[in-house]
Amino acid sequence: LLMEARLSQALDKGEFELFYQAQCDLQGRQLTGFEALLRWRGPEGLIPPDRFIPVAEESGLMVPIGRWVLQQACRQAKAWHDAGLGKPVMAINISPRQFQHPDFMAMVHEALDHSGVDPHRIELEITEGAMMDDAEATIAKMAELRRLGLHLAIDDFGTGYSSLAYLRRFPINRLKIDRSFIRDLGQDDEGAAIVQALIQLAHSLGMTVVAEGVEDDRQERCLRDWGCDMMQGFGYARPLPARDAAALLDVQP
Ligand code: G
Ligand code: G
Ligand code: MN
Ligand code: NA
Repeated sequence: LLMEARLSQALDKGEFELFYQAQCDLQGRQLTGFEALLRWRGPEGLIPPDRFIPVAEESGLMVPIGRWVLQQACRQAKAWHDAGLGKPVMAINISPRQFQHPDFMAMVHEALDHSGVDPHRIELEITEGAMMDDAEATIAKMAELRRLGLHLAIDDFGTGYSSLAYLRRFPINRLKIDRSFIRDLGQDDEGAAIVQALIQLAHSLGMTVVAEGVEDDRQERCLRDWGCDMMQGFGYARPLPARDAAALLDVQP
């Protein structure tokens, strides 16, 4: 309850910031985009999202916080584009309650209009859990987002209850393989078989695949051999403050 009270004031106090974690294509290791990751700088320092996001989601505060994230990430992407730092895609996490909120589409329009960013450079990451409630409403909302030019990714794939067969009905461009599967690579043959199957199935459904949590060369080599499209993880870049993320863009050939 104490955290909830402090969270409810954190927006007004300007205590949130975004970090940016680079993604790259596996073949050429070229930076293709970033995922925006929320950080809360409270009185005692940086509070990790795993600790406050569940509280924010439960209390409904993730809706206004998520609105701020959308605006801030779109503004940052536009600033990098305008600065001539390439046109990296900005991936933005959307919480289940945010996605299902009646004002969600209005918030997306607001973030796009106010920032002036090209919608084709914005990707929304949605978890399986957010899609399952009302499939028809979800499909309609996703179709509208796609008409605006936005890309859609399914986040943490494999941790929820959906099957790829079911997902076929959703207009999703990209699948992000949860990092628990990448961590288990090399534990046994089954871990490898699951990841290979996920890559193939996603491709057969016309989605590109991002592996999350790639930490070492061996994981990276396996994923490249299996035709995974992109990766994200400490092995390429950690989540960084905007200034350091921009420096990564600056050294791109
Ligand atoms: O940022 P890591 O660095 O610790 O993120 C932890 C978890 O918090 C991840 O599951 C991530 O998807 C989630 N997360 C990070 N930033 C945001 C955000 O802006 N909105 C939502 N809904 N989730 C986020
Ligand atoms: O759930 P989501 O994928 O949105 O959140 C990304 C989370 O994964 C963040 O908490 C981020 O800090 C974390 N992360 C990113 N790369 C790595 C990695 O290589 N290893 C581990 N253990 N965590 C990572
Ligand atoms: Mn994510
Ligand atoms: Na994830």
